[in-house]
Amino acid sequence: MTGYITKGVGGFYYVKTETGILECRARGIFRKRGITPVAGDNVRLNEEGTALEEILPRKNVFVRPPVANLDVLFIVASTVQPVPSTRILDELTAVAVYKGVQPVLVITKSDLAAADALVQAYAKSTIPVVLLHHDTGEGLEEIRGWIKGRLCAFCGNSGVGKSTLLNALAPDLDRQTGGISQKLGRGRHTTREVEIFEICGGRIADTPGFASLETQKLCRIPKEELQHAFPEFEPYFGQCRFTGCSHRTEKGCAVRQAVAEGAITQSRYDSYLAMYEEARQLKEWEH
Ligand SMILES: Nc1nc2c(ncn2[C@@H]2O[C@H](COP(=O)(O)OP(=O)(O)OP(=O)(O)O)[C@@H](O)[C@H]2O)c(=O)[nH]1
Ligand SMILES: [Mg+2]
Ligand SMILES: [Zn+2]
Repeated sequence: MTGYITKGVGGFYYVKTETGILECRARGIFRKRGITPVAGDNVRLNEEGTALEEILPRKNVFVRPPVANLDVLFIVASTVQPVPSTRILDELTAVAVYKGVQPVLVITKSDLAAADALVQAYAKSTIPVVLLHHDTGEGLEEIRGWIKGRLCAFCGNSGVGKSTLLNALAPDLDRQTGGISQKLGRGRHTTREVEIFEICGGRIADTPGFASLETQKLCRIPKEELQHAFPEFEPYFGQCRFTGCSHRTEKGCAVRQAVAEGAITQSRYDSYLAMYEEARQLKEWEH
C-alpha cells in the first residue's frame, strides 16, 4: 500500500491512501539512517497500514518548512504587520530555484499599506508575483491556477496571512488564524505544523511561519551555484569579461552593468552579494 504523508505530529504520520487517511508510525530504521519523513513524502506502508516501510525517491526536500516533492513554493509576504524583508524573500526564492521548484511571490495586506515597493522589487526578477486583494478576492483565481494539478506549499513569516489565504481558497478548511502582536508587529505562530490539504484540484501545504527577524540558514547554496538561483542574471552569463566571473568586483562584469542600468534590481543584487559572502565564509570556516 502506498500514499503520501499529509502531516507528522508527535511521532505519528498521517498518510493519505486510496482508502483514506491512516495513522502510522515510522520504523526505527529511518531514525538509524538519519532520515526524517516529512509531509509530501510518498511512502510505502506495511500490510496492516500501521507503519511506514519506505520513503519513495524524493524530487526535492525542504528543511524549513519541512516538506518534500514540491512543484510550487508560494512565498507569502505582507505589506506591513509584519514588514517584509527582501533579503529573506530573496533567500526563499533562491532556495526554491536551486531545488528546481517554481517560486511564486504572494503579497497580502495591500488593504493596509501600498504594495508598490514590493511589486517593484520583483518586477524584473522573472518570479511571478500575485497581488491579493483581501476585500475583493482579486488574485485568488491566479493562486487556484497554480495549485491545480500540483503539490504546493505556503511559506513566509508568522502573521503574513498564509492560513487566512487558505481559508479564502477553501472556506470549509476553517483554518485557525491569529492576530498580530500590536507591541511587536509580529505574528503569533498560530500554525504549529505542516499539513497538506487537497483543494482546487491540487494539494497545498499550510506551514508554520518564521519569526520576523530570524535569519536562519534555509539551505546552503554553494557560491558558484548562487548566480543560477537568480533567474534574471541568466541573460548576462557569458558576457562578463572574465570567465568564472563572480559578479562582485570584477571589471567588465555584465551583471553589474545591468544593475547600474536598472535592468536588474539593486535589492536583488544586494541579496546576491550578501548570500555569496555567507556562502564564502561558510566554506572557509568548514575547511
Ligand atoms: N487587513 C488584512 N489582514 C489580513 C490579511 N491577511 C491576513 N490578515 C490577518 O493577519 C493575521 C494573521 O493571519 P494568519 O493567516 O494567521 O497568518 P499566518 O501566516 O498563517 O501565521 P502563522 O500561522 O503564525 O505562520 C490575522 O489576523 C488575519 O486576519 C489581509 O490581506 N489584510
Ligand atoms: Mg497559519
Ligand atoms: Zn560578472
